[in-house]
Amino acid sequence: MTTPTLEPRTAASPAQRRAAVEAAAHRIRRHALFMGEVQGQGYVGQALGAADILAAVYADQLRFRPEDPEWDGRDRFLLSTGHYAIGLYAALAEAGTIPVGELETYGSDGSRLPMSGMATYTPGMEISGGSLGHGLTIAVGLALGLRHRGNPARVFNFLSDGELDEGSTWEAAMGASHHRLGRLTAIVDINALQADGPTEGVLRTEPVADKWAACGWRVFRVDGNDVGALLEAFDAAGSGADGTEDGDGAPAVVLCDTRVGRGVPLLETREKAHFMRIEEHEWALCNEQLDAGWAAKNEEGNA
Ligand SMILES: Cc1ncc(C[n+]2csc(CCOP(=O)(O)OP(=O)(O)O)c2C)c(N)n1
Ligand SMILES: [Mg+2]
Repeated sequence: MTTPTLEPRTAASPAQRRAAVEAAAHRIRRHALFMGEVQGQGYVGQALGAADILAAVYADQLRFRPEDPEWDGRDRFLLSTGHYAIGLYAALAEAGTIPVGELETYGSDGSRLPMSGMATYTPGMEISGGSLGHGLTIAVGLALGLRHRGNPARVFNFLSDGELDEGSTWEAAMGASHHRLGRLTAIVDINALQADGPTEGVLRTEPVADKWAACGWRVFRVDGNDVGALLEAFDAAGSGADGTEDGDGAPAVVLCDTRVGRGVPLLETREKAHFMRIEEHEWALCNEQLDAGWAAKNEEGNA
């Protein structure tokens, strides 16, 4: 077996990278709305809120081969939050790992795209993450194993803010810095929401940045719906990792403040946002609002 090596990033300018990622994020949002409409309900708000993060990862940061999802040199992206699978399917379709035409099977019997993520069903899905708070523990083991094998791949773990309520997350956080897993990047979607209501009311986790720093992590906090800010943070998180030969350094966390339903005003203001039921007549309006926002953004950019 040949030892995987890091493939160089394309030499695009920051503006080109940003434009490519924003366009990918728009398509991810469209895919997510499409899948939501197939079922009439789902975790659509999370997918819309995290679309910019997923696009930055899949269209810019991750080294992978869409046609060979098990390529050993790939960077690993672990979704701990199984219920965000709809967002990951949209990103995998955008990335070319899943055919776009398959998205219409989302949530149906026999589909490779179940409502909660299952690694054995879906190409490109690294772990089954429905039981919250386990992703970072797996990521730590994976990063240790890769380093042991001399494989320079990065490991990303996408967590929700609800997963910060879990003790296992913090055990893993301490373990990662103890073992100096510099090629590990945690991404936390701070949408300030959980199944039982606002995060602040369920279990106060702020000051979040201080907690990660106290565990020995390099901490970046950004507007998770600002693609330029996301790319800067991911670049900085990764440069620490690539700067050392064996990835021996502090792990990095990118804390992303996002808005549930982002890009579709009708859904941004929904009171029950964790699991959305959307009426049949509302889907057309959701798509219209998404496209109108995208057109306005492009006009602004061209002005
Ligand atoms: C270990 C565990 N405890 C509880 C649940 C039930 N559960 C499913 S989603 C969820 C909310 C977690 O918060 P978050 O992921 O931030 O919610 P969201 O932002 O998607 O609304 C909970 C408690 C679970 N899946 N796993
Ligand atoms: Mg949340």
